[in-house]
Amino acid sequence: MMTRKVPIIAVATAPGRAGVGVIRISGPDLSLISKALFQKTLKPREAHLLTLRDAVGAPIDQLIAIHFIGPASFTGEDVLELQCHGGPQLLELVMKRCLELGRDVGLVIAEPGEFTLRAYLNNKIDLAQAEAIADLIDAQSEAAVRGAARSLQGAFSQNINELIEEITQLRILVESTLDFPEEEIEFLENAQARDRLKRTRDQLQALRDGAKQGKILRDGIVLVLVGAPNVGKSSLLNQLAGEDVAIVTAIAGTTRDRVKESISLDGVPVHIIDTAGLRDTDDLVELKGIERSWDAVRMADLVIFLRDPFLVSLADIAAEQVLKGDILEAIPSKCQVFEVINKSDLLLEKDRPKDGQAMTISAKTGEGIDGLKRKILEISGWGGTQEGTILARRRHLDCLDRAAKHLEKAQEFAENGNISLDLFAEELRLAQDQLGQITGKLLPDDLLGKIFSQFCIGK
Ligand SMILES: Nc1nc2c(ncn2[C@@H]2O[C@H](COP(=O)(O)OP(=O)(O)OP(=O)(O)O)[C@@H](O)[C@H]2O)c(=O)[nH]1
Ligand SMILES: [Mg+2]
Repeated sequence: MMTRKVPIIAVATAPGRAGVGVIRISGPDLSLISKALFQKTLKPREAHLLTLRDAVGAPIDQLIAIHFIGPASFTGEDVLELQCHGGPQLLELVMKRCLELGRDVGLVIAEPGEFTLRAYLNNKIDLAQAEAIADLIDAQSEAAVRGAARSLQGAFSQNINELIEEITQLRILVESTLDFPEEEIEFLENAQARDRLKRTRDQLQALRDGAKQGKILRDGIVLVLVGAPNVGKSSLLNQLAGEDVAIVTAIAGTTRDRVKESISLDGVPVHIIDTAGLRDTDDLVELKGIERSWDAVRMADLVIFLRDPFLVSLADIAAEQVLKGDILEAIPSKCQVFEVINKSDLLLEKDRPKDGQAMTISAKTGEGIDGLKRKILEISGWGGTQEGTILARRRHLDCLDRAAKHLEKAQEFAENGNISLDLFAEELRLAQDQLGQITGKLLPDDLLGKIFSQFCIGK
């Protein structure tokens, strides 16, 4: 896929019935195909109302065709855009006819993301922008749309490029003095290298903070509700979702399997997983459900450990403590566990936890639910939608984290008593490599295929 130059074709619009369906063809030179389809040369960038016919001359569709000549096109190659009527059968017929007529020039069906890959390989966009296209399509909230749009416009890439430029300038300075080791200290002073490095580190930190917000906005939060049977997990899910998605009964062991529901809090997608109450049981079905509950805990961003204030027996209280320990052991390293006491509507005033102690809610009446929602966002590190939030991916965060580590090490090699300009320069180079991976300037070979294969077909 990476290097093929053959023309490609795909339906660009979503499957299903619609007013219009768009088919796109991209290739180094599409003049032959366009002539074969419409028996004439199309004037570039003009809308032509034309009829596409089958092999015996019967009309298939009346459509609008626009021929973009490379490099002034989305992919940087010739692009032929066919705006047909939007029926699935019809689009399949048009595709079939195009493939027939394009056989001689090697026209094939595009792989997922191949149009955008070509745009990237032809330098129309960088990698962060290509990813922003996929994220824009997948965006689940208005804030996510705006964040992806900013990345697509190049805001994220520009920040990265500015950082790379500053590191480059520093490297040029350092490397020009590497041959004069006795001047290392003097150089660091004169070039204000430490100050410059500090500024760069601060900028990188600001970018990391913003990217973390963008990652939350893009991927959302996986919130897992756990606790003993009957504490009200399913009732809480229903209360958060605002509808009855899970079955609630007074029987312990009601929920047998994970129940998932996604909601949006302040534009952040929150993927809630309600689980089977955790307890020892001989019931095979329940056991399977409990196993799945633990699987959910292992992939959580945030766990709400829901408790019932009316545990009376010491055995129940002890079991809850053991359960809490097991949960803390099972969660991933960056996940937090948040304890919440349910059924506050049944609590007497004197029994309510004091301020600063565990949060109390009532999944039945809705008391405390707004506060819980705010808490979920706060614990997850969401700082509210900011003007400049850009959508970011795990991959971006990892590169930024690694770049920050290298800059930190560079600083260590500039400290008095530990000065080594060689190692200082090397760490700068490594930081720069990591940043370059975000925009795709320096990318391990296998990564490109991986990134683009996650795109939808026709993009
Ligand atoms: N009074 C009161 N009752 C509640 C509250 N939340 C849940 N309940 C009741 O507690 C019982 C159990 O609720 P569920 O939501 O099914 O509890 P669960 O934790 O999902 O239980 P399992 O699925 O069996 O593990 C039901 O009778 C609910 O109506 C609450 O805030 N107040
Ligand atoms: Mg339940």
